[in-house]
Amino acid sequence: MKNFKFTALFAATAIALGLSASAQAADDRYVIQVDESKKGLVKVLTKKLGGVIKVDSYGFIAATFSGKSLSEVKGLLNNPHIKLIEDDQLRKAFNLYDDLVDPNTNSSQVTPYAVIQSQANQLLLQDGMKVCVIDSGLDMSSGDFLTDRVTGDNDPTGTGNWFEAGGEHGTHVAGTIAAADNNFGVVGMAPGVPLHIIKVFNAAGWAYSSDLAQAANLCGEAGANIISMSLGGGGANSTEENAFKNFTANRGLVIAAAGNDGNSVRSYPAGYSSVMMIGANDNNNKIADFSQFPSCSSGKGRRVTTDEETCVEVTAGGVNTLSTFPAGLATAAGLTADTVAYDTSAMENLGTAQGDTIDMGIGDTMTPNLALGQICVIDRGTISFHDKVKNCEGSGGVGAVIINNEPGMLYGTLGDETTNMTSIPAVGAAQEDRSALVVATSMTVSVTETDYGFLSGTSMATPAVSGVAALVWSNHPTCTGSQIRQVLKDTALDAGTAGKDDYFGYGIVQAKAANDYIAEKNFCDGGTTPPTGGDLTLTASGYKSKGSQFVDLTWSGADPENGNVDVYQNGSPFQTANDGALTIDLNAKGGGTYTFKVCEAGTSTCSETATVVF
Ligand SMILES: [Ca+2]
Ligand SMILES: [Ca+2]
Ligand SMILES: [Ca+2]
Repeated sequence: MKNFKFTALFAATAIALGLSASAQAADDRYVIQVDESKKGLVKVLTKKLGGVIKVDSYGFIAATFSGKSLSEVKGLLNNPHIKLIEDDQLRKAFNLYDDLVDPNTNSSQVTPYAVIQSQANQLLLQDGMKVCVIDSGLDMSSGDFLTDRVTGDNDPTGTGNWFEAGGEHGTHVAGTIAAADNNFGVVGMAPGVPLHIIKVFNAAGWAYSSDLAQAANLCGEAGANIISMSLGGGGANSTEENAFKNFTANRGLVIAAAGNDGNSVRSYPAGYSSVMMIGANDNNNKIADFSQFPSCSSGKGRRVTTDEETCVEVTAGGVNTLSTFPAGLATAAGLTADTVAYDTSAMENLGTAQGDTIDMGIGDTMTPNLALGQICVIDRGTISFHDKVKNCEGSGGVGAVIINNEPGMLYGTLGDETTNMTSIPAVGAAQEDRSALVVATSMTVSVTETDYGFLSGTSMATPAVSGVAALVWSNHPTCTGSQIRQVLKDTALDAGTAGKDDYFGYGIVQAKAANDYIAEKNFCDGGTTPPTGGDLTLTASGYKSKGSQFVDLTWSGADPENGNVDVYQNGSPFQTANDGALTIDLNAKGGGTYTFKVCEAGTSTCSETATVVF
């Protein structure tokens, strides 16, 4: 028997732990246009009059004059080489949403951008939902989980206790679904929704399809409505597929990640028709470059079949997503230069250092006492980050800032415990802030432990959709999981190329729109009406085995050219192979009435309804 390997779907290269607030110009900051040839004179004059130069560029400088108005500055700087003085206007990046605030230093709770983007902040969670997270376990030490609403199962294959994290992945995912609305940390899509945690992998990050089949059954036994899987791998497996099919047939909803290879490969379990496939978008409603985009069609030539449940159905935010981390696995960075806070990223070595700055160039020399008690400002390039920081420390420096030599933030590390010979806090900075940082006279840099951090991946988008599904469904408990899946697609915000596309599916999930749609259309009352007509014959017989209830369906008369049939169970459709027989594990005990109808896939050629009563 073949084993298929499943890996946690997050883009390791995109882990970003820069947590400080964006750089903000003070209100008393001015732009001074000058004759370039006389700029030196103007700079001297500016400093003499108490100005602090922030930007030195071709034909202009920018400077702050503490407590001075524009007219006062114009009065002070009355010089023939100055062409113009004006307010330096505040500009922010045109991101629609951003996660840039550190919950550890911010006194209030941070709402991750994906929550706003998917309208989860516009709807209140009701009781009755439970989300099963199949992942790497959950560390609740952040305090942002309602512990009395979290249960779990240990995997018998030895991954350890579900309440101990095997890496950050499972804890991050769980926070995106369920972090509490409690005035600290972050808030999830469905704050405080009950969770059932099944730990199938550790930090190394893999499991087998059989582990997932077992986990799906455990989710069912735990009474979960939704299964959330931020994982996947290549190749289908029928045992696994049946487990998810059964969960779906029993009114459940199964959600899984599309994958992070940025190609058109179909991952499983997301690729099964019974599982809803999720792609990732960023905070500007753009697709993530890593989000996989399999075609909805399979086969070749005349054998091509199209199934919209084998490709991406919807997306949610999954780029630089802020969520909960296990204790000790995340660090946050701080960088303040001349009292202005700048974006930064943690490199290594916990601690806070403050001092005058020293420009170390590319940091390739060590001179004892040259940087005594100072913060080294170092450009990226030529030698390793580690050796730059080591030279700073060897020169007496107490902290280091390494500035990127290409646009964007510098993210880097200094090696592990055995190779990192440095001990002073070291942080990265963006090239865009270089001109301001190299002229700063004093700095504070810090690297601190935090219970929150950023990850990117379809792994992060998947729990966002699972949480939105729980939130919407909790407001409409008569719906089946398949109906919630349908309404999330019907109400998604179109993005990318107009209309449904392979990257976004139907678009970005919208909680409020889905809620309103169900309410307005009575979408879930009485279920979907199956098509009528046709001459398929169907028999359904119910029986009990090992404490659970099963139904055997057998049918005939469906066009053999059509490879699949739609099975309607209590009005909820799912697709299965047109091979004439299917056994459904109802995962139920006690009395109940179940109706079944079988149709040629995508047609109104159907059987009569067959009913099983327990
Ligand atoms: Ca919170
Ligand atoms: Ca699917
Ligand atoms: Ca589109």
